[in-house]
Amino acid sequence: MSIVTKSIVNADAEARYLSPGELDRIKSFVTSGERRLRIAQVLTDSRERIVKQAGDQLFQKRPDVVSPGGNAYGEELTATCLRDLDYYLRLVTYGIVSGDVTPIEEIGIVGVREMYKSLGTPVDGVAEGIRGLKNVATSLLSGEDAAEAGSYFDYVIGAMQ
Ligand SMILES: CCC1=C(C)/C(=C/C2=NC(=C\c3[nH]c(/C=C4\NC(=O)[C@H](C)[C@H]4CC)c(C)c3CCC(=O)O)/C(CCC(=O)O)=C2C)NC1=O
Repeated sequence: MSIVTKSIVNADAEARYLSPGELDRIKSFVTSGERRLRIAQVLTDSRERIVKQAGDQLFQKRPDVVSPGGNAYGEELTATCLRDLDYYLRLVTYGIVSGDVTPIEEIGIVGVREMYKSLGTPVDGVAEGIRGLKNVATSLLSGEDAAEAGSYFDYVIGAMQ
């Protein structure tokens, strides 16, 4: 839910006008909109390159995951691992566009540790992969944009720990 919808639902539950604080938060959401959309556009346009390079970084740091016995060993499982990184990059773009981590949380965080555990997928390896996504993605952005995007990747990394 965006901050706009959320504020309206809360205000209407009490049959009141939006408060000054709510209007302030909506204002900052609206004024940062162009920047957030620009960031999401860059990440969307470069998604293939970001995922590929993040995968390269991950497999260099964690050769065990793609070695015999590793969770991502073999062409098919390596592709599934890269697909998961692509999923998280996509979710990060949702977060950036909505200015809120809730979509990331609801789609990709709730229950994820248990899921990976049941698959034998090392969660710290996934976190390392997200770190790679962050490195590559933020290198395509500058200053404030890189910091804004970085915070969403940090949210995912934190949730994996
Ligand atoms: C959008 C929300 C969403 C997420 C997050 C998601 C994750 C997800 N990753 C899966 C598998 C997997 N995920 C990985 C990932 C990895 N293994 C490693 O060692 C690396 C550290 C890591 C890559 C970074 C692998 C290798 C599998 C397949 C495991 C197997 O089948 O044995 C599966 C099991 C079903 C399948 O294979 O598709 C799910 C549901 N699915 C979703 O719909």
